[in-house]
Amino acid sequence: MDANLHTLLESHAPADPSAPCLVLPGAPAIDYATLAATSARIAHALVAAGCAPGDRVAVQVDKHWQVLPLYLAALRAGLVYLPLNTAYRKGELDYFFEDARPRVIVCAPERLGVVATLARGATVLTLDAKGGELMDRARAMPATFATIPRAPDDLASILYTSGTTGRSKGAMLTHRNLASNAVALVDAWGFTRGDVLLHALPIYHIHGLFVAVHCALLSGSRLLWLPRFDAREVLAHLPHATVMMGVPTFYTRLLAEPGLDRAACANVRLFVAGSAPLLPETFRAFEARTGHRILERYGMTETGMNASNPLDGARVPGTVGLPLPGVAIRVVDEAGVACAPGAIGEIQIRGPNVCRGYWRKEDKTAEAFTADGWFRSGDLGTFDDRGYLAIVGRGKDMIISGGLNVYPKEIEERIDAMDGVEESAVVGAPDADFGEAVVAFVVARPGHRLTEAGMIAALRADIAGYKCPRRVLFVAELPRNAMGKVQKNVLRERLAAPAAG
Ligand code: MCA
Ligand code: AMP
Repeated sequence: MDANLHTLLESHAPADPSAPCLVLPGAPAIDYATLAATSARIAHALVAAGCAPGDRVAVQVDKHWQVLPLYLAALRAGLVYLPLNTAYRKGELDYFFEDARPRVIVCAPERLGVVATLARGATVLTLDAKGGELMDRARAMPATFATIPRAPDDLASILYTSGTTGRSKGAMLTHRNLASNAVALVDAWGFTRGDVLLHALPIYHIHGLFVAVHCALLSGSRLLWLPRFDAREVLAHLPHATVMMGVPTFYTRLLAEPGLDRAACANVRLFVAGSAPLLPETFRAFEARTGHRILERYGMTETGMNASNPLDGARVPGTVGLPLPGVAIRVVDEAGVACAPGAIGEIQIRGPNVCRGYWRKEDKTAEAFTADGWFRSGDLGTFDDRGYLAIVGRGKDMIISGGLNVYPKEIEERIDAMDGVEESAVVGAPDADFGEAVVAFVVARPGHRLTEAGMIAALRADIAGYKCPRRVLFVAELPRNAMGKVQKNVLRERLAAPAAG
């Protein structure tokens, strides 16, 4: 049987093809028939550009509605969809294109100049609000396309996730991975045809692209498609939504809006949070204002969603709930032995949602799995007596800023390469808006000419803005333990202390 995810999604489209799929503020809605015809045309255009099954299609574009049929077109044509954060700059893009060797790159017209210099023979097509070169080519194509059958373990997507060693790794997600997770979530969160999902997330991560989009398409429901998260805009559209998904920053920003109250949320049946820890005080403040208990869940790029608080039943703040059906989660000590309830260990995952490994990085793939086949999350957690999982920390050196992961090593390597820098350490400082903010401690060489502003500006020229330190603090030395390892906890404590900075 064909395991192409597109075949599954298509089989759940509403019987009435004129049913709306994408509701666009200020523009006519896109119905399911238009979505299917557009994805067929784009699939033909990609094939005509030389794409064969298994080829990668890299996409770095703003959130135009055409991105959804572009993603579906890649699935239909058996291609591997590679979404890229629009914040990525030249330094990052160069690495991704070298590693993934896409056949086609779709980018914004204003990035064409830079992307073309990095393309390594790929066809570069533009996509903007009006359509661009991609849609110009697609328009001339037939409105039907015979979906290329795929096996369950064939790749559907590669999503890059930074690594603790500083180099990004492409998580290889298969049709089985994405389909199994989508089916589990629609069921767990009770999606039906009548739902309207307010979509204000970016569409280059698991959260906005797979979790949100698949829940809507697999239930034949609607997406209220907003170009980005703006708290006032979201509040204005909430009365027309039944579900919203967001990172914790969405919720803290909504709480800062005086208009957030029970009336604004009267039509909403479910608020979902994930990608970063939702503070229990945010959970409680949101409940007090709206009557809604936010459903927190836990996922990763490599696994999709793993655990979720229940739709019906107790949603416990400070926990990510219970393993999703079909997903096995264990918490183990350093010897790999399962921990008793209440004890802290590494969270490990097994199931049809877990990726095949990292693109062309066999060594990293081998390191990521235990001998008995469990994926090592690098997160520290504990189960309570009822089987609820709480994430209590990270074994991996990672910062989560506004739901976006920053790996300190990547930033430290760039800082250390600057003239006048002896060494550096990058840590996350508590931040009311982003949860954590990136801060760099720098030991400079005698006679250096470094300044905080100059260093931040130099970094911003090459890497995404959200990864750049908000602050650079010059220090005489970095605290180290007896083994010579930098004690980042000591640096974090300095930042948390009232006199920090
Ligand atoms: C933007 N900026 C940030 C962030 N976002 N800085 C730190 N952390 C951030 N997250 C900076 C930009 O560089 C820019 O600075 C300035 O803020 C304004 O940019 P803008 O895009 O207008 O910001 P914003 O609209 O206020 O964005 C904040 C945001 C956004 C709404 C929280 O970051 C967001 O949508 N985050 C969600 C990310 C997400 O989907 N994560 C899921 C991945 P300047 O102009 O100076 O450069 S994790 C995942 O998928 C797993 C599997 C899971 O479990 O879900
Ligand atoms: P990413 O690889 O970008 O998908 O990020 C995955 C990481 O985000 C996980 O390994 C966790 O550290 C973190 N994460 C995701 N959801 C949650 C959550 N609900 N609470 C705490 N951390 C989370």
